Amino acid sequence: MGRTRIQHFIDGRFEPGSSDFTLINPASGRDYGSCALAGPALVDEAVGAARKALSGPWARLSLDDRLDLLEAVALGIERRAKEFVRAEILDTGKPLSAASAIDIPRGIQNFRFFARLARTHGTDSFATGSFATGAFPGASAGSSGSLNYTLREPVGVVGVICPWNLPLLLMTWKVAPALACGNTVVVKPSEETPATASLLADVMNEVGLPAGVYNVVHGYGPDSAGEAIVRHPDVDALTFTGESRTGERILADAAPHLKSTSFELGGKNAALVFADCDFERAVEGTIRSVFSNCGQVCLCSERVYVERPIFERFAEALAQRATALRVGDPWDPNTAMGPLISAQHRDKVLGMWQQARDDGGDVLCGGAAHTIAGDELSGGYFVQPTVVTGLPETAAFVRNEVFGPSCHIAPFDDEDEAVRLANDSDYGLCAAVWTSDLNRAHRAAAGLHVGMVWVNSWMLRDLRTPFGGRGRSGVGREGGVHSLDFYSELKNVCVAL
Ligand code: NAD
Ligand code: 6OD
Repeated sequence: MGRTRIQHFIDGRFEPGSSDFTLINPASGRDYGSCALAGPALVDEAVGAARKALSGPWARLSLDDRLDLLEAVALGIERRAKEFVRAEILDTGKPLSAASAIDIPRGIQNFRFFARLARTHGTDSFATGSFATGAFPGASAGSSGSLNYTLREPVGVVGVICPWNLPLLLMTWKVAPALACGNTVVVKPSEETPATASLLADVMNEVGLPAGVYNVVHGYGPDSAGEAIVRHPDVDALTFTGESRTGERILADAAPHLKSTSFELGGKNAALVFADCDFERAVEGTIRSVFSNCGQVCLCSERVYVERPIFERFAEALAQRATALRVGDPWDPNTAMGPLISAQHRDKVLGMWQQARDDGGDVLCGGAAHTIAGDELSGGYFVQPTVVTGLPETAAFVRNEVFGPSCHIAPFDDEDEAVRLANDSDYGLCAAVWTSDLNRAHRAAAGLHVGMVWVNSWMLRDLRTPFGGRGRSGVGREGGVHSLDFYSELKNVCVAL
């Protein structure tokens, strides 16, 4: 297999750009290709193409024809699923099992789901006066009333700025509803993971998406392609997934143009494990919620609170199962955990684990880099699944997002304390509650200051539901009709009758 060379995609054509940056495979630490780097001029070209496409053949397609194209995109990804899986693994190092069973299928599902939703979802209408009471046609001429109805129109050019942890899944989560609503997009994938956005461009051409509807520019954030999209006056809306601090900066940069924004940001999510839970199910679920994607999912549980009577047993079981997780070669079907995304991120995670030790934490398992002998993977950014206990709630490891395969585990004595501990965070993305008491589950869910609560499960997704967080975890909601609303301008028409 030759070296990968990824290009921009503007107005239906791949473009090399004038300079490149190097792509590193996190499982080996080696350079495996290069990616074109865009500056403001190329971003301007992409935004211009997207703007022009808003009044071209795309705008003249019937809703059915537009949505048929999205269904064709889903089929196109499905046909080339192996290529997508390979590209995602090379970029992220995630295990084959995850890329082939979660990331790529969800990319396909995002297009199918939003195509179907937009086909069937209507808009509001409200009637007043005699028109509302059904008195027509008997009502006399001149009686007053009104009929209001809502039109759904595209917002325009949408800037889509994506992270590296679930590249295709999170990008299509935004691109699919944006296109379903008739917008055009300029996507900037993470500089760490540009490959699947580029493969998707190929699929867009194959299915005949009009030129300029889907554009991809590659590069970094500040002073690079990301910032150029955010500041561009012709970008009407911005949808961003990434770190909370990046969200702050993007919001400030977007302010002069009052762009509509949707932000899915970081998390410091709690799992509450009550003594009456199904113990096995709670251990397995918590293992999944802490270590999936090497802990690099915004929804991962990083704070696990366990009711005191089962605390010791639960902590021991968690550490034991964590230690048994197979870390290593992403291509091995039995691998549970691949590497972290980059050397820089690995160093950050290892630094936070060291800080946890320095602050008096007791490391129940892991806490170090995971070394693999042999030529191929010895330079990869692997770390051990890690469980820490004994830290005060004020410790950095308990307060700040790690985004690695680790959690802090601490005991609680009653329901009120559990909910109070979970809520003691600047973030508010999600929580998991493990209990067999139905009333407690509903009470806890109501008391938690987060956007999403899972009861006796984690990341069980229904794409119709609102997705997003409170506090430092985000602004707005996407998912189902909430996505349609963000990616549309709703226009009310009021007719006096
Ligand atoms: P990041 O904020 O570093 O980067 C995300 C994207 O923003 C990248 O494409 C980057 O190039 C771009 N960017 C950075 N600075 C920018 C700027 N000033 N202007 C414009 N673009 C800019 O995040 P990351 O490290 O790629 O992803 C990990 C973070 O994302 C974690 O904090 C995680 O919790 C969060 N995340 C949240 C969700 C969610 O749904 N809430 C989902 C996935 C990841
Ligand atoms: O499942 C989704 O739709 C979604 N947005 C997941 C986000 C995961 C964060 O890393």
